[in-house]
Amino acid sequence: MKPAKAAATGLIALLAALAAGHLTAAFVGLPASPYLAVADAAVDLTPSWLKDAAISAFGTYDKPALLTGMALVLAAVAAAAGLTSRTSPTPGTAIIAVFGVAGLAAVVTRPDVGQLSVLAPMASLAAGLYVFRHLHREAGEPTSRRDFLITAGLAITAGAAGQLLGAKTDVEASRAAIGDLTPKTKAPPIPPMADFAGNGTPTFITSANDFYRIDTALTVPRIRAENWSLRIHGMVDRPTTLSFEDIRRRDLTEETITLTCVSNEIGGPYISTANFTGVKIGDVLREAGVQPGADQLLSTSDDGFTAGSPLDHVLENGLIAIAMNGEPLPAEHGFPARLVVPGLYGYVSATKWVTELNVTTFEREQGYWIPRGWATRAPIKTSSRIDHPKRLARTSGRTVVAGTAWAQPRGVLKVEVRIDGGPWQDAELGADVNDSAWRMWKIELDLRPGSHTAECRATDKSGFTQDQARLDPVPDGATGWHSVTFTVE
Ligand SMILES: Nc1nc2c(c(=O)[nH]1)N[C@H]1C(S)=C(S)[C@@H](COP(=O)(O)O)O[C@H]1N2
Ligand SMILES: [Mo]
Repeated sequence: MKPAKAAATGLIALLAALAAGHLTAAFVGLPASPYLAVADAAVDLTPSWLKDAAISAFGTYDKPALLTGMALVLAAVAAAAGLTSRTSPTPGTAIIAVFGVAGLAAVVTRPDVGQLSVLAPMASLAAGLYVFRHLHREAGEPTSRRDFLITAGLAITAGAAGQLLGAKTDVEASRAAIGDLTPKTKAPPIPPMADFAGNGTPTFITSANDFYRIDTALTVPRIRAENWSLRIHGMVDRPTTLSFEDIRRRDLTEETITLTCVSNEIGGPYISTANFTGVKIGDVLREAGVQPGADQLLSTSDDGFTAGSPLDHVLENGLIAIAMNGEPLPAEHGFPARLVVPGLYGYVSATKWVTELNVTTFEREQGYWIPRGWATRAPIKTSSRIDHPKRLARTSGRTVVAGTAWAQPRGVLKVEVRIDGGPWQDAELGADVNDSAWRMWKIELDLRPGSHTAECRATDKSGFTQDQARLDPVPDGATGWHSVTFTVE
């Protein structure tokens, strides 16, 4: 067989395998798609240093980058399977079988798939083997070229159909049917002058579209509200299970809360603020009857992610949230329900697609990131960021330096700015919304033309001023003063 044709048998067999798996997954749940399941397994098995490197290298594009990288590797293997089978189909068959079994293993070990999900990788394996052997046999025939093209076309159509069907698994319909979630207790309106968006800070409330997103989920869990429930168990007197209706029928509270990611570098973007509506975690836990000796709330997501929060903190503070900025949660931010706890970094508190609350101890259970090198206890560090001017920007006229500061749940008391290592000057603060939300600041300066470096530091209401020492995010959040160098013309 000619090398080009041999490589094509492998590539078309791969296409058919992926398409058959994806199309089957559209019916049994998209996470069962072997391609996505293998990528998910890769994410879970990746050492955390590499994951951190991938997040900083690819930013929020780490998922498309991973999926593209996998496609390239698979294509190379498929071509190799074809090329090693130029005389006999056996080597290629063996390679396909090995990859098929790996896909099967990746799917059945996922926490978020049902029993029928094995059908998807089995369809993949069967389609891959059948198409490979079929094309291999046909390769010598005069009609083989047409046969190859038709098979490839069928595979692409089946794959696209799977993607379309799977993507509209009706979570959007379920969201649209939720209707009004007006809270009984509304968050106070955001006062004017809470942000300096005109001077380059973010708006005080982040829109759902602009809200940062961090999670380990390659495919967003797509759970319909009516199929969702929250199980409260562990060290409680009365274990219970709440439905979405049970939660929405309670008195809903709305709070303006700033969410922060522990992996945010100094000056980084992983911080946003929204009005979250839900019920207080503490109320629900107290009704279940928390037993003495418990010190951790371990929350579990539909996709297997877990977060461990200090129990005393969540008894006082935090919501089981079902709405964000007046709308049901977007699927990427946890629909139908998630936790939001002011004062704790997201990885130890903010479980999206939450399905279980387990009252337990830190000794007995660990959240997802703890064995991966991150701290068990992770209160948010007092911090600040310069949003304007941008690094290496050119400004003219009077310079306004403006930014963001946060110290949930202590609140921000003061932000200072210094230029070129000179004396610290107090910045003007935006309106104080609440201690669980960020605070904006700005300062107007007369600077000589030339290059300048601005630095900022925040002091929280406990009197603590953020540390100058530059520390990486691992294990419990970055420290250091953000600095930006720019040129005045
Ligand atoms: N199910 C699930 N929930 C999760 C995570 C996750 O990986 N899976 N990541 C957490 C982390 S690290 C952060 S910072 C916040 C981010 O929430 P957001 O994506 O809505 O901004 O979600 C938390 N909840
Ligand atoms: Mo995070």
